[in-house]
Amino acid sequence: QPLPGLLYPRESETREVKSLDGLWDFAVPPSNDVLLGHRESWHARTLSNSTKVMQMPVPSSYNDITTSRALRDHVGPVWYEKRFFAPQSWYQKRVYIRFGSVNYLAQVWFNGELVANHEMGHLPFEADITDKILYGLENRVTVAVDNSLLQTSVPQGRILDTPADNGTVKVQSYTFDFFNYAGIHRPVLVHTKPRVHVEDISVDTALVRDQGVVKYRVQVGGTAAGDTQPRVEVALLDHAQRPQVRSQARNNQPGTLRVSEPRLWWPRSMSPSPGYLYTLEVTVLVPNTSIMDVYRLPVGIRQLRWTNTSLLLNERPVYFRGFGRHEDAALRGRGLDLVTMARDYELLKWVGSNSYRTSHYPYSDEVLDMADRLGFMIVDECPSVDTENFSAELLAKHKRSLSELVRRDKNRPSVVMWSIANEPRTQLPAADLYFKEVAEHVKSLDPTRPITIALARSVLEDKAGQYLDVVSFNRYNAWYSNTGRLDMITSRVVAEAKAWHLKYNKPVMMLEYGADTMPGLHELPEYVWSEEYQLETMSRHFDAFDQLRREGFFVGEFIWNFADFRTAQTYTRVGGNKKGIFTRDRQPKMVAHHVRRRYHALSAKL
Ligand code: GCB
Repeated sequence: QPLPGLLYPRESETREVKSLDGLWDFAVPPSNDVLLGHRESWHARTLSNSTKVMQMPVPSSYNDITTSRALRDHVGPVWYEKRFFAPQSWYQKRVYIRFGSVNYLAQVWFNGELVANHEMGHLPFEADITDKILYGLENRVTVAVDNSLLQTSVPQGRILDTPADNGTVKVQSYTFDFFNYAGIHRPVLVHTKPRVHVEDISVDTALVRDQGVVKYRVQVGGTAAGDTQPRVEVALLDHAQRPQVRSQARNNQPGTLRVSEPRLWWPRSMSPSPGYLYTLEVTVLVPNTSIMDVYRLPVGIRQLRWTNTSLLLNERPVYFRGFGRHEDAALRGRGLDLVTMARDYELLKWVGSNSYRTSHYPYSDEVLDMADRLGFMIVDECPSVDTENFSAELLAKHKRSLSELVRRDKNRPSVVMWSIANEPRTQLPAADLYFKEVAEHVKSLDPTRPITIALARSVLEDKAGQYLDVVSFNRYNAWYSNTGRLDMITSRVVAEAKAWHLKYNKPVMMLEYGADTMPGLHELPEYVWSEEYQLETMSRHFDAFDQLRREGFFVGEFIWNFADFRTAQTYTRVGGNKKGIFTRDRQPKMVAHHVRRRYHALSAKL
């Protein structure tokens, strides 16, 4: 059952968008009675009348803003509230409230009525508030955000009652290696659509000789049975908004636009002008030809296909040189921060990379818009990390996370692969059927992109690789295994990549390798945690990759990690994970210059 459309809210002559970002009222129930807000129905009255309310910026994580340990480590719901005026002019439009991401569970009340109940961080959801909104008056949005992760959530976690000096305290535990930031992480938008409107658009592009082919399907929403069918027109505009081709479309029927001598969407490193975008302009007209709705979708024309040794973009083999990353910054946590986003792209360009993986969850719409425009290739990962206890309930949610991800990102040229999990326990017998189902599910939603998993169990024991198009592995030679043994890296990486290819006969890439590094710590000969050790770790991997590239099945190298990031507190982490080639405040460690020389040299060769 495909999910209904969820197009990103874009302004047009028929649509308005109003941001609710800014300071929201924020209240936290006491840690020994976390359900107090629900019991007292805090959504039924104005939060700000209470003295316990503070101001919390949206978007952001709430964890690192205050000086309170209790709030940083809070487990359970917290409450947000915002009031705003809805213009009278919205009357007779359909009005929606859209959250880019709330981590992890969100209950949304609008003027006191429950309008949304969404489980899953990092993915957008919206609620139709047309019948709840007070036009020309003040409206109130209340959100309860619960960060609890259980064995049936994606990702999984456990909540434990633990003894403390003043009684019992709930503690969230999890095995994944990044801080479980929580809050309203991405923009909150109130937006309008006309009564009859573009509900969804799906686009798939290809090349046939010198023609660019844009296959599309437009779904119109808001028509009642018995209405005369609205007319739909589609036009493809070039970068300068000049129409190239037009066509009539039919509601929910496939259609095709053909462009001769198209400007293709190329990734960085494969073209001097990467990221070329057309605009698909979709117009809905009622019978007497008055315009009801206009929606403009950026479209890149590119062809993607794969074999058992390579991935081909516009018929040229792709070699990924990129990173695993995190949406993570000091104080902001996982909240969308445009300054950090812009800086990250500057560094990704500077270092010469052409790709990254959205480890370990979908990144924000705004971040991916930039990837489309700048020509970065994205391995788009769903929020499943370290999966264990493969239950039916977990499987359903895992699939749901992928349905929501594909719905959101299906039209993006930058997304060239789906990563359906990170480091699941694929040695367990139950992993076989589980990942067969997950893989088939994604294929049914989108047969146009290859799928992968960041595998970390042994080649011999793995049970999931058979269902993938590209086999990816994470391995920490000379770090977690054989610590200090830089001299073992090259041969081990080469041998493992070959073993994966031999077992599954698929293209292979390395999705994680690296070493924690304290910036400023120097030591010769190389010693763990020093900048020299990180540099030598990378060098030895580069030697392995150069050997592997001659084998003809190796398609990419991703360093773990782009930048240092926050994790849960443990004695193996100093202020968090320090495997970044950039620090958390986005300055280079010594190795970044070395990586830069390689990544640029690789581009020059192609
Ligand atoms: C991994 C995980 C990643 C960790 C990394 C590490 O295998 O996929 O989330 O951060 O190792 O540094 O331990």
